[in-house]
Amino acid sequence: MLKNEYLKSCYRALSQRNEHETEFLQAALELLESVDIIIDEYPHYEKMNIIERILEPERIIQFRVSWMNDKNEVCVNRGYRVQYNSLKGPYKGGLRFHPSVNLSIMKFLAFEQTFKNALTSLSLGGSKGGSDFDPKGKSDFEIMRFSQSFISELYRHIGPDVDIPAGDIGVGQKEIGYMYGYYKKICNEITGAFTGKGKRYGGSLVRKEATGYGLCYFVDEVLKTFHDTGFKDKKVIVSGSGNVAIYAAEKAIELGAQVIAMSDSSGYIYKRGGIDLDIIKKIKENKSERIKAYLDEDDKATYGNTPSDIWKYKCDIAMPCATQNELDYKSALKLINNNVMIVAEGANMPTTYKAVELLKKHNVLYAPGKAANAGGVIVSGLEMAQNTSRYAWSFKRIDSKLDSIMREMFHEIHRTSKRYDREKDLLFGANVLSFHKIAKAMMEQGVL
Ligand code: NDP
Ligand code: 2IT
Repeated sequence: MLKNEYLKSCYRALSQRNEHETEFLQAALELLESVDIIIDEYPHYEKMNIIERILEPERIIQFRVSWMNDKNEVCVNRGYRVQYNSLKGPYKGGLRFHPSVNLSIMKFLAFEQTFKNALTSLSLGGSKGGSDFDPKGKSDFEIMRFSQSFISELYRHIGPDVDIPAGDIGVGQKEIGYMYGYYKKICNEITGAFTGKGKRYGGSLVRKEATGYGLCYFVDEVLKTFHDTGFKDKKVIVSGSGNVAIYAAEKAIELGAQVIAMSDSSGYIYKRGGIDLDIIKKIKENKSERIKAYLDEDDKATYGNTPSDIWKYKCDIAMPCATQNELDYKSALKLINNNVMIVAEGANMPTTYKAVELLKKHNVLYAPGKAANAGGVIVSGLEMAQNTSRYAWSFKRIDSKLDSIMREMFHEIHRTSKRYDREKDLLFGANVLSFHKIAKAMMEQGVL
C-alpha cells in the first residue's frame, strides 16, 4: 500500500476516474509503489505534479472497424490506439488483435510500453493499440480485409516520425504486411511506418526472435550476477506457444536448458526430458491449431486442459510468455515451494499483483516484463534505424546488439536497486530508473 500522501491522492483520483480499468490500475499501482520509496527525495516532482501527468495518456483514439467476412456479411469491431507518452520520441508500441481487447488493456499496455521504451535507451515514446477482432479461424482474406479497414482509420494518426505500430498478440508479420501495404497505398509514403515487416520490404532480421531471445539474454545476465550460473542444465517452463514463447524456448534450449512445458489458451503439454520445439513450431504455424496436437507426434508427453496448471511442475526458471495475469498467487506459491530461481516475464504483466508480492516476500528473483521483454521493441528500434539508412544489417550484428543492450539494461537496473539497498528487487530498480527518465524529460519540456 502507498504511504506518501501525494501519491495516495493521485492514485485515489485515478481509481475514481477509471474505476473499471482494473489492468490499468494494477500497472499504475505497481509503478507507484516503487516510486513511493523515493518520492520524498524529489519534492519538485510533486511541485510540478509529475505523477498526475504521468497517469494520464496524452491521447486516446477509438474507432469503428467495419469489414466484410467471407460470407459477405458486414462485421463491426472496435479499434484503439493509446498514444500514451511522447516525451522521449515518437509513440512506439504494438497492436493486439484479440477478443479480450478493451480500453483498460490498451491503457495498461501503453503505460508499460512507455516505461519499457525508456529503459531501452532508444529515443522512443510509448503507445499501444489493437482491436477486439479475433483472428482465430479467420481466412487470410478476412484478416486482410479487417487489417485494411483498421488502417483506413488509423493511418491519419500514425507515421514514421509520429507513431510506429508493430505486432503483439494476434498480430505477426502477416498482419503487419497487410496493414503496412495498405498504409503505403493510401498515404503514398514509402517509409518504415511499421516495424515487424517482412524481410523483402524493409523488415529487420532478428525481429521475429527478438523478444524471446532478449528475454533469455536478460535472464542469463541476472543468473550470472546473482548465482554465478546460466541456462545450462536448467529446467525451464515457458507458458504460451506464440511468437515470444517459441523464441524464448529456442534460445533457452540453445543455451543448454531443457524446456519441460509449454501451453496455449486451451491447455499445456509437459515432457520430463524436454519438449521438441520443432513439433511446436510446426503445429503453431497455423494459429488456430491447439497445442494438444503435440501428443500426436510425441507419445512421451502429457497434456492438461487447465493452462495455469503448467506452473505446478518443478523448474529452475519460469518464463510466462502468454498474456496478462496468467500467473496467480497459487501458481507463484507452487513455484516457490519448488525452489524456482527466477520468474522472468516475456509477456506484459503476466504475474498478478498478489503473486508479485509473494515472490518478493520470498526473495525470489523476479524480472518484470517492462525490462525482460524489451527485446522486441529494441529490434523494432533497430529496424527503424535500418529503414532510415536504407541499409540492412546482418543477423549477427543485430543479435549481438540486442544481446548487449539487454545485458547493459539489466546492469543499469541493478545499479539503481543497489543504490537503495534493494539489490535483488529488479521491479523496484526498473520502475525507479524508468520513472526518473520520464520524469526528468517531463520537467525539462515544460507543462504540456
Ligand atoms: P502470440 O499471439 O504470438 O501468442 C500468444 C500465445 O499465448 C498463444 O500461444 C496463445 O494461445 C497463448 N495464450 C493466450 N492466453 C493464454 C492463457 N491464458 N494461458 C496460456 N496461454 C495463453 O503473441 P506474442 O507471443 O506476440 O505475445 C505474448 C505476450 O508477449 C503478450 O503479453 C505480449 O504483449 C508480449 N510481448 C510481445 C512482444 C512481441 O513483439 N510480439 C514484445 C514484448 C512483449 P492461443 O493460441 O490459444 O490463443
Ligand atoms: O509489448 C511490446 O513491447 C511489443 N509488443 C513490441 C512493440 C514494438 O514496437 O516492437
